[in-house]
Amino acid sequence: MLSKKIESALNEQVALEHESSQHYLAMASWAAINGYQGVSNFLYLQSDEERMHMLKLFHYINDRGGHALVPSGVKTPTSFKDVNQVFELVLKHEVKVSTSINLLVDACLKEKDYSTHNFLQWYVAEQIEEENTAREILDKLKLIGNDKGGMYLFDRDLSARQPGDRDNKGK
Ligand code: OFO
Repeated sequence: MLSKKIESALNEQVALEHESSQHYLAMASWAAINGYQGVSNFLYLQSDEERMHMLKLFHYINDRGGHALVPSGVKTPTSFKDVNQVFELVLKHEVKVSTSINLLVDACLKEKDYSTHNFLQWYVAEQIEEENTAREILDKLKLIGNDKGGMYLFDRDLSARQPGDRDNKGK
């Protein structure tokens, strides 16, 4: 049985994963209408993944006797300066999510909720990967600079990502 404190912290994390999903959906849409089909593909899939992260928490809360709450609407930006800005925002957001997961893990230890602590280890590992992916993409964009050919290849690489594909993130 979840304590009220952990239940509400998990519901806050549900809302944050939902926010991630909606933000990446907005970015995917912007990329699609600006000719970056690969970036768009990557972000649509990332948005789906975030929804999966949200649902995993959602089911856990209910399975442990809590009440998972549907997050309310998220206000998302509709336009971005360029692809660089998109991925800078992705990294910033992932760092925020990692901080939130770490605080949640800490709260579980204080509450002696070792089951939730164990459940959250998947998210701890996931956040390392998500931050790393965003940093690698930003490094590539730095190398590409204003080279249009490089940007074309970069976009083409990101179009290779498939649903559930954990190893193909434009590497
Ligand atoms: Fe859910 O990993 Fe990103 O936010």
